[in-house]
Amino acid sequence: MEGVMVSADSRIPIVIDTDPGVDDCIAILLANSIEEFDLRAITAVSGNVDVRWTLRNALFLKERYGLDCVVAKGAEKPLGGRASHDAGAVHGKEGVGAYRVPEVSCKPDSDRAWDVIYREAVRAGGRLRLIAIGPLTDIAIALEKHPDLPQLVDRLCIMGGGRFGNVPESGNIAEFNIYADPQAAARVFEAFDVHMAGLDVCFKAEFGEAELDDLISLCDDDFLESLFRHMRDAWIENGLAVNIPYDSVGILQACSDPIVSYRKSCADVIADEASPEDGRTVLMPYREGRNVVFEGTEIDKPRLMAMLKKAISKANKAVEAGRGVL
Ligand SMILES: [Ca+2]
Repeated sequence: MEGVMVSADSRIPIVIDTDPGVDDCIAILLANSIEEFDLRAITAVSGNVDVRWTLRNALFLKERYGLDCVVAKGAEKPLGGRASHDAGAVHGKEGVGAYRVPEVSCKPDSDRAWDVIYREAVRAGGRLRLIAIGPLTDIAIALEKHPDLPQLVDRLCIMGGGRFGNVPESGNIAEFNIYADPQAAARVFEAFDVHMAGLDVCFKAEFGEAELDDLISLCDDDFLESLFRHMRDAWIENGLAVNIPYDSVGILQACSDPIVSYRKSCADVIADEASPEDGRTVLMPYREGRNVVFEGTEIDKPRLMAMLKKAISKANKAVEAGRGVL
């Protein structure tokens, strides 16, 4: 508001549930550079790789970039005894490409992810924007333990789902984060209105070689540089012409400015291991009485690019300041 001083308390409290993951790490650093966000917690779930690595990677980010937030350990496995379906082939065995993460000394919160999510939701007094950029296991467990969670969350933003898929085992009808735990996703979509950055809108944020080279050229920080290099080089190995910062699109949904635009839909998640459609999100026009799925349709890509450049600048400074201390 014009003429009103913005205090630290007016920032938007956010919690990121994540499975870092190359694009997760970029997304977390993006979130940390958005001035209107107050990053309260990062909760690490199994997904792209095992929680052993996703938690380690989240702690590494906290330590390396001085993130002012807690980090908590999430679920080790999907709900219902399902087999884990990871993406180590895409993200590297430990989730961050070929980068060798050094020993990390900071420790996770004594509470698990689902209790930290609830704790921060209560603390934020209804203002929390919860951003889930991995499989939805932790959110589903939080919901089971704390059924009033949806009333305490201002906005649930996810990266997941879509009108098409990216998991070859599903015949490319399921998106990875939903396919990795369809039961959790079904419960979350039944309980919350969801802002959904599905594959449809994420594909509108595809970066080509020149754009990734532009970002790489700005990195003084060798870790962040290695992530963008991994994104750039991935298509050479996989025969793709572009790559997509999926989870960054998920993050931008929590901003005040309408960087992502939406259509009003509703969705069913097919959670049936016996079905060939297991893990598919079936999107339909909104119907009265259903939870709303704000389905991402467009993204302001120049804005995303500018924000990533700012995130790189902040990461460069954080690492430079860290070197100064050593
Ligand atoms: Ca992710």
